[in-house]
Amino acid sequence: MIKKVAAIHDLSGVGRCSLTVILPTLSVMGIEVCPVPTAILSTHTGGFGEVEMRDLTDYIMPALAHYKRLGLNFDCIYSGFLASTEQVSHCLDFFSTYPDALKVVDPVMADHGKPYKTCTPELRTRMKELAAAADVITPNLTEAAILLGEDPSYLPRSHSDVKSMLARLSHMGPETVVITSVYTGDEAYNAGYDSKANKYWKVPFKPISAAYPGTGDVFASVLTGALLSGDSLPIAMSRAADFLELAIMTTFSYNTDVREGIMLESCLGRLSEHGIMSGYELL
Ligand code: PXL
Repeated sequence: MIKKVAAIHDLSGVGRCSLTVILPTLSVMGIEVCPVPTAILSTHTGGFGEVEMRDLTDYIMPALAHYKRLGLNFDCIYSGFLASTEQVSHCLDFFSTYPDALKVVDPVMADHGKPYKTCTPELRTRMKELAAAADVITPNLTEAAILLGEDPSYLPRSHSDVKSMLARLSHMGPETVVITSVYTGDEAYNAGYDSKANKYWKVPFKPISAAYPGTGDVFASVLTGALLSGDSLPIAMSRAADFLELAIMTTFSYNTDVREGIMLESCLGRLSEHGIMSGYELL
């Protein structure tokens, strides 16, 4: 059976992030995506100047009510960029309506040590609440620090610092935690913790000197698709890392405007293959 995901994310028209990458990524992995848009934006907020935005906060609950009337079921609820703090409550309502669904929270708030403009103090507090209710969370390093109440520019110095972050995040509630884009010393990797198995995982990646928007969304989508397909955490993390490495290397070679994101269209075919290339190790 095809798995069904309710994807509670924004729809940004230009810049290849959120729903514009989540939909094709999960579809090519054989998973149906039912978008629940949190907002519509002309572009993402990363460098295109003044953005035209419509907040869809008042859309989400009536949409959920319709799904309930239809008796629809979802195998996964996957949330990301939220346009208002009320949308945290709406995500929690999706979670409680579908208690058997895999609850994935990508706590989109910040990157590279800096909160996005939309990341208010209230959103930080409420995002912690949402993360606590999730099964899987996928913060980048900056978001992980914010969720832990640390300075967003906090940089772990050692593997044990990273393991401590993973364990503390998991103690907040989620069974599985993946922190993306971790740098300690000269190593770059994604770090994962499966609290049920009490195992920490490290999946290294080759850093590149361009930061493309939307890569966190693609990582979390491949990870979600792989977990829904029954992959173990290290294999799901490796599939996500391999795919991103291919997409980033492809894009970098064409010297495109970084604001346009990764050249997903050239690479999507690779995702329908199951082999893993990059290694994983215990952290
Ligand atoms: O990729 C994260 C993201 C999602 N949605 C919007 C964004 C960003 C990052 O900048 O601006 C609207």
